[in-house]
Formats: sequence, structure tokens, C-alpha cells
Amino acid sequence: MKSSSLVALLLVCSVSGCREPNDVSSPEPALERSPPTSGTVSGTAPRASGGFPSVVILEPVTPSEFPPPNEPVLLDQYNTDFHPRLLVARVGQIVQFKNSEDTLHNVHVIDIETRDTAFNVATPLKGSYEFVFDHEAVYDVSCGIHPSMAAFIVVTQSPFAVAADAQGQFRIDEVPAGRYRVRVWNIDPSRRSERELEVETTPTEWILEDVS
Ligand SMILES: [Cu+2]
Repeated sequence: MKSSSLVALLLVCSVSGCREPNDVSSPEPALERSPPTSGTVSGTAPRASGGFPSVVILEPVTPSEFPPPNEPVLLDQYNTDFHPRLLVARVGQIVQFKNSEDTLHNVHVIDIETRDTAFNVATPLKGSYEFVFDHEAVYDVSCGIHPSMAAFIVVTQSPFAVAADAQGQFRIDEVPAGRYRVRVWNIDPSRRSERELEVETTPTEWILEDVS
């Protein structure tokens, strides 16, 4: 019967680690000895401006395809503020705009370059709205009901993008070795920068702030 052979196969897997039942060859291949092919990029970017941290984006110089992640990212509204105040999202990724309190908010999202409105919706009490950005851009997020509420969304094609902390510290793990264009975005245009760097398989600290 098929079901009993399936049970037998599962037993072989669990007891012997999925080797052929008659496999008596020496145990594990030395996987741990294969050289690393990716590295960690960490360092210091400009500190936050106006409460909004810098974003560090690594783009491979050789164009690569990166399918969007299945997991959504969240921009929440509570305590009459956006959380986080700077969100990094990927092209094609679902972004959830949530209202976690009993106060009416709305979400108005504007491309900071073109000033085009991506959308402007009321977020229902304790409800959410989903949106997928289809190209790279930086967006200004506001709530028309509470002028003090402000956030930014940086939409990237590359998966190697993070918001730094308030002091500018950042870390991006598992970056395949190779040459990258590094863009640092900050709401203060004088703190933005662009350069190229070589990602090595050994950890390297990068100073991405041009302090004058
Ligand atoms: Cu609001």
C-alpha cells in the first residue's frame, strides 16, 4: 500500500537523516569547510535628522532580480504618531497601513520628487489598508487629521536596505560578495551620498558619513 510505504520512508528519514537505507558510506560531507560567499556590511551613516533615521541601500552593480518577500511590512498609527517613522519597503511587497487606536486617522502618501499622491485614505478605527508600491521612490506620509504626524517610506528594489538607528549605526547581513553601489538617504539632502564599495566575505566596517 502506498500509505505504508510513505510511513516507511518517513521512518528512514527520521532515523537515518534521509540517507538511502543501505548507505553505509562515511557520515557528513564537510559542509562547514566550504568558504563563505557572503559578508556583513555594517558601519556608520549620518545620524537621524528631525527624528528620521538614515537609510542605507546596497544595489549590486551587476543588475540582479530580487523577487519581493511574501511577508508584509507594517506602518502603524497609535499615540497620534506613525510607527516606525521611517519604513523601508520593497517594490512589490504588501505594505499594511494600520490604525491601532480608537482615533480616526488617514494616510496620505506623496512621492517626494514628483509630489504625486500615491493614495489618500482614511484608516478605519482598529482597521488597516494595504498598498503595493510598484517602483522605487521615497514617499512622504502624513495624516490630514493630525498635522504633527509624519513618516517616510523608502521603497527599494534591493533586499539589502535598512534604516540605521538614531546614531547612524547600521548592519546588513548575508550580502553576497561583490561590487555594490551604496546609497545613503536622509531627509536632509546634504547628508545623502552615493558611492561604490566591494563587499568582502570578511566583516568590514564602513563609514558612510562625510563629516566635514
Ligand atoms: Cu492622525
